[in-house]
Amino acid sequence: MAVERTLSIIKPDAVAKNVIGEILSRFEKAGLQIVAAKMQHLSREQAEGFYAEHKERPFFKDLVDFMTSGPVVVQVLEGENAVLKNRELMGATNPKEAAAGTIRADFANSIDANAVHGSDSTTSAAREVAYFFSDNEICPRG
Ligand code: IDP
Repeated sequence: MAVERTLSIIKPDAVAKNVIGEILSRFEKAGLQIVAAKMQHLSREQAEGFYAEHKERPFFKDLVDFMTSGPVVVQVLEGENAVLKNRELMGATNPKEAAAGTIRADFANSIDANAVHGSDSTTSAAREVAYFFSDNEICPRG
C-alpha cells in the first residue's frame, strides 16, 4: 500500500456542533496523520472553485450556500491508503445510507449538511490539497 495524502474538510454543520476534535480523533485513531490544518470561512468564489466539477448539478447553489454558511476546518491527512481510508471513515454521502459508526452516520444531518468532505481519488486529492495549501504549509513527520 502506498502512502497517500487526501484533503478533508470538516463542514460548517459539524463545526457548529462542536465536534471538530471528535472527528480529527477518528482520523488519528485510524492511523492517519494530520499534516496540515486550518480553520477558515470560505468565500463564495473559493467554494465555487473547489466544487467546480458540480457546477451543472441542481444542488450546486445550495452546496455553495451551505459551504459558505460558517467556518470549516480544512486538513491534509497522510497515511497508507489515505484516500480510501478516509472515505470509509466518512461513510456514504447520504447519512441515511452511511454505515453505523461512520462520521456521517454519527454527525451528519442530511445529504447537503453531511459533516465532512474527503477527496474521492488520488487525482482529486492532488488538486484539492493544492487548492488550499502551499507546499510549505504541509508538515509531514516522516
Ligand atoms: P461526496 O462528498 O460524498 O464525495 P459528491 O457526490 O462529490 O459527494 O457531492 C459533493 C457534495 O454535494 C456532497 O457531499 C453533498 O454535500 C452535496 N450533494 C451531493 N448530492 C447531493 C444531492 O443530491 N442533494 C444535495 N446535496 C448533494
